[in-house]
This record gives sequence, structure tokens and C-alpha cells, in this order.
Amino acid sequence: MRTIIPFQDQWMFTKEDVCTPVTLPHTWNAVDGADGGNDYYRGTCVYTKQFEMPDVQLGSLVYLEFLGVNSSAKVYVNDLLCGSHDGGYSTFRVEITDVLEEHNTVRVEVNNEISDRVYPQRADFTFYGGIYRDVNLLIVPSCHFSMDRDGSPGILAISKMKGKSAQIFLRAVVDDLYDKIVYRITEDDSGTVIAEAEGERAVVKLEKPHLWNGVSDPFLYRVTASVYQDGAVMDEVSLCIGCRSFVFDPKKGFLLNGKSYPLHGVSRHQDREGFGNALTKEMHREDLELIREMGANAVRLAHYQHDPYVYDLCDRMGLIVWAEIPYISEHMTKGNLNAEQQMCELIHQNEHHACIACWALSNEITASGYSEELYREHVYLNELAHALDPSRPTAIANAFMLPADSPLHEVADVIGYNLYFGWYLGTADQNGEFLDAFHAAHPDKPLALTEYGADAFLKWQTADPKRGDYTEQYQAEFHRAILKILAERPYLWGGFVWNMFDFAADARNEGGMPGRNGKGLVTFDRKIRKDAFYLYKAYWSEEPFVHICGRRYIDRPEEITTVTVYTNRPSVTLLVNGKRFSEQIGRYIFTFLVPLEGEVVLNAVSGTCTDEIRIRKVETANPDYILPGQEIVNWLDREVLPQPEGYCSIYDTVGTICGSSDGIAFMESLMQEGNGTNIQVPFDETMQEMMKNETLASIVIRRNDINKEEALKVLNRRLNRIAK
Ligand code: GCB
Repeated sequence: MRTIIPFQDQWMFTKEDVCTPVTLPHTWNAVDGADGGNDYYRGTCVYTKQFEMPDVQLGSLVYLEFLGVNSSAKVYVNDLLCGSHDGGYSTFRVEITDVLEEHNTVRVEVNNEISDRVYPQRADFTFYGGIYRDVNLLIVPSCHFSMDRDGSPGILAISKMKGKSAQIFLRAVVDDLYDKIVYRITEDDSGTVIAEAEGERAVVKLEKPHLWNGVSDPFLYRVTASVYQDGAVMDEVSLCIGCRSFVFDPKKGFLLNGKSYPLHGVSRHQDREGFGNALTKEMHREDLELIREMGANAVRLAHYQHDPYVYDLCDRMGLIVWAEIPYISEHMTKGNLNAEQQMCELIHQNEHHACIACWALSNEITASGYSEELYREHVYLNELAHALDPSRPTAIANAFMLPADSPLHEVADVIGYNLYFGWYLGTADQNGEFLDAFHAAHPDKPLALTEYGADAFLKWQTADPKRGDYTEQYQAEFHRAILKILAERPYLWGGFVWNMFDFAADARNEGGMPGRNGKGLVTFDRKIRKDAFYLYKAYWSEEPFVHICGRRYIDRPEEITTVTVYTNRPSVTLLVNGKRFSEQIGRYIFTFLVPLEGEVVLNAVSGTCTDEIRIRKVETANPDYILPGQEIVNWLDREVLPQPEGYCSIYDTVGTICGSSDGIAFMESLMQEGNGTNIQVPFDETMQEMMKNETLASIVIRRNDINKEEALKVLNRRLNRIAK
């Protein structure tokens, strides 16, 4: 039988000749990858560990198994190169049997430097370097389930529903000669044996199986495969499966086991404040528990393969998963092999999971431009994913500027658009209009809103939320609008909030938080649920609760303040300083207009649920609540920059400016100058169309990497020379 020895302790880590003892998981970018400046260390670091010869029977093989090393690794034992791996998110194994001695040293050279062939390279998140997931030493007998099939468990188990019965397709790859392979299917909880089968390939039929039914009943079976030689079991592998059917219907949306099951989804990036991507199991679990607490039933595990434990938890919690590889933001001519390898690993390592609904080929891949080569690679990846797993559809998440007539829409089976109307540009309602227009053009393509979101940092508070102000209030207002849009469009197979958690994107500098993408509904340290979290909880969760919004908006200058309460209960009573103020009957969102005087304690009561916040009346608005730089909006109102007759100015819309070829050239050069992230977006016709109602001033105001007042003046001078 195999032996698994955890290999997390007593590593030495060397970065630029400085050596420190570390315990895995570990990253060298936990701090510099999350503090802004796009200057985190990207290079090669070395991990070493000494170990004694393990107890190895004659003929057994020894492997080192890595669950995630970002981005590339070379593994040496006793100074001999035993293997290497490109791609930071998947499991890989390296055989070390023949190089072992009495005393051994393993050395792993890890690098996260810029590459032209390993994905991802351009994306809105930090590529933390390190051995940031677990490492195991595995000792397997000579007759064992294969360790060399793209990091997979060596067995395949996929279930497919046929009417009310399920067919379980089983396959094993065994290295060495063997007598027989036996599969035992048990109920995972009770251990009751349901069926047995034999052979390298087998199909087991379960009549009326207990279905895996999403969050309400995520029932799992366990498949245990044993390989026999000379009458004895040599190796055993077990994994969980579930019996369920998924349908992505272009008109009815998502169906689970034949019934409509709208996907209430969130996206998750894995990193966390202070830890980067080096997480414990408890942290992974906490993330998924927060997702469940909010009532979501689906999760987009973005933008790469997540820790194996996360897919296990999603199986157990009944969360439906969109799985993807980090083929993102730009196509790299030399990157095809790597994208294909990452797809093979994603599928081979995870195909048994009941939770996974689709394999996504890419994310916003046309953000840096479209090419024939990019298209061909999608066709290839699509074929590959189907060949590896004919049971699941492929998917793609498009950038909003990808036009509805792009040939790329023909490739993947299901489509998602990432839309940011109401945040980067335009108004939230435009998301609905965009989706309707695409749906009308492609009525047979299952469509989802795979990303939408607005940044909020808790310091910024207001009674008058506006797009781009980074306040907790605007974020909640934005999500309220999107919830309506989603509810009104049953043809969508799902919506995925971007993002469940704030995350690090070292190239960012906005909202007064360098290095942070603040679109999370929960803070980067997972400690605070923003108001918008409770909005979703009201809509999606059945666990009774009541939440008063605005607990961080304490100092309020308004005479009468709006108090918003979210609950999934049918009524709310508000108490002001202990006295019953008003009772309302309604759904999800309740608003009370409360006259303010002095210190005020607010209590909301809904059945047995209660919540309390404290606010106070102040004479003038608290300046600490307003993001520095926002005052530029007032400055713009005051100082009117020149607007010569017949010529453009920053007060004109992109549509007006693009009325002449000079204007278009001006916009093209402006977009080239950057947008505060490390992704350059080309200013093509679609982009022009999307931005046509934005004034130049409103675009500049959103930039945080520049002196806005100065930039507005300079741009205005340039625009004043362009005739309308
Ligand atoms: C996107 C990307 C995601 C970014 C997000 C944003 O469309 O897919 O990686 O983080 O936008 O916040 O801008």
C-alpha cells in the first residue's frame, strides 16, 4: 500500500542569498505583492530540505508531490535534476527513487519571473511566488495507480445520468502488471456498499441513485479502487463522486437534475491579507463557509485551478463550480503548450468532482486584442477539453468589448460576459441592455453574467453615493441594481459577483488602497462583511437575520438620515434610542427616514433577529469619509476650463470627441497611456461605442495614478485644438 508523508516542515528558503527557515505553505510575496507599485519580487528563489532515506520496500517508487508551486519549478534531489513544472496552480509529481541516498537534500528552484510562455502574465492579480501549497512524499509499491498522468489520482470516475439511473464510468491506469482492479462504490457518509465492479474500465449502473442536489442535499458516493497482484491489494485510491445532471439552457437558464436552479454565484480569488496565496485548510474552509453563509449556490474559482481541498469542499457543500485555467487577458504566441498542459491538468485532476459544471477556456482573452492565432488556440483547447471530458460543456468569460459578431462566440458551449457598466463606465442598467442585445443576437447560446462589481473600501462613507466614489454605500446600491437585472432575465444561466473577497493586484492604485482590488463583499482579511454582503444574504439565504447598513457611517451631517435595513424576514421594527420608531412590512430592503439629533442608537428587530448600530449628528461632513482626490469633482464644478466654440473640451463625451479622426487619434493615445492596471485595452470601435456617453472629465476623475487637476488641464488644452 502507498505511504503519504507530509513534507511541510523544516525547509530553508533562500532569496537573494538570504536564508531563512520556513514551514510550507509559503510565498515570498505576501507583503510586497499586496502593497501596490507593481514592484513585487519576481525572480528565482530556492527552497531546500534535508531528509533521511524513507522506509522503501524493494521495487517501490518514491515521488515528491507538489500541490501548487508558482510559477515554475525545478526539483533537484542530491543535486540531480529530477523534474520540472510550468504553471503555478496544478498538482505535479516528480519521481526520485533512483537518486535517494541515506541522507538527502531536496532543492526546489521556484521562479515567478516574467515569461513569454507560462500563463498567466497579464492579469489583475498578483502572481505570488513560492511553494504555496502542500508537498507530500509518496511511496508506492511497484504496482500502483499511475502517478504520471498529469498529476491525476490515476483513476477516473465520472457519473452520467440516464433518465432516473446513473452510469458511473470508471477507469484506472496502473503501472506494472496486475491481477485485477476492483472498484467499490459506497455511500460516503454511511460507508454502505452500493456496488462493485472489476476491470481497467468498468461501467456501473445505479438505479435511482441518491442525487447530488446542490446546496440542499449534496449527497456523495465514494469510489475506492484497489489493484491486486498475487492475490494481495497493492495500492488503493479513493475519491468522491455525485450523481447529478446539469443543463445550460439558452432560454430557461441553469437546470440541476432537470429542475430550474438559477445560479447565485460569486467569484473567488484564493489570496488573503498577510498570507498571499499560502493558505491553510482552515482559511480555504472559512472562505467557502462565508460564501455559503451569504446564500450563494455557485462559485467561479477564478482565474486558475484552486487547491484540491477547495473542490472537495464545494462537492460537500453543494456549490456548483465554474473551473478555469489562467489563459487570461492576452494570447501569447509561445504559450499554447502551457495553456493546453494546464487544461489537461485541470481536467485530469478534477474530473470526478460532482460540483464542477464546466471547463472554461479563457478569461477576457481579447483584452489585449484579437488574432486568428488566438481563435485557433481556442478551437484547439475546446476540442481538447471535450476529448478529455465529453460529459461537461466548455465555457468562456468575455471582456465587454468583445463584439457580438466575433467568431470566438462559436467556440465554447456556454458563454459569460464580464460587464462593468455602473463601475468603470456607464450605468448599472446598461448591463441588462447589453445582455439582452447579445441574447437577441445569439438566442441559442447559453449566457451568463460571469463578472460584475464595484470597489468599496470601508473608510469611504456617504449619504450620497456616486459611481467611482469607492464608498460602501455605492457598492451596495450598485449590487441592488444588478440583482434586479438578474432576476428579470431568467434566460441567464447565472450571475457571478466579482468578487467575494477583496484581493491583491499589486499594479492597482485606486480608492486610496494601493495594490488592492476592492470589489469584494468581504474584506481582504475576511474580517468584515461589507453592507452589500448582507444585501445578497437577504436575497439568497434562508437563515434569518437582520442587518442595519451604514455602521461605519457614524458622523452624519444630514438632519434626516436614511437608515437602510436588509433582512430575509417579512417585517422590521426600528427603534431609535430604545423607542419604537416605525414598523415596516416588505421584502429584503427596508428604508427608514430618521430625524437626527445628538448620539443615536438604532436597533432593528425582525422576529428573533436583532441588530444595533450607533450614529451621531454632526454639524459638518466628516472629511475622513471622503476619498482624497474626490474633491476634484467639486473643483471641476468651480473652475470651468476653457470650452472654445466649435472645439472639444474635457466636458465633451467620447462620442463627440470621436466625431473626427483627430479626436479618435486622441482617444487612442489616451487609452495607450494606461488605466491604472497592468492591462492595456485597445480603443477599437466597440470600445468607442461603450464609452460614447462618458465625458472625458469623468474618465480622468477615475484615474488615481495621476495628478488629476493637472491632467484635466493638460488634456483640455489638447482637446481645445481638436475641432468638433
Ligand atoms: C475583469 C477581470 C478581473 C478583474 C476585474 C476588475 O474583468 O476578469 O480579473 O479583476 O475585471 O476588477 O476589473
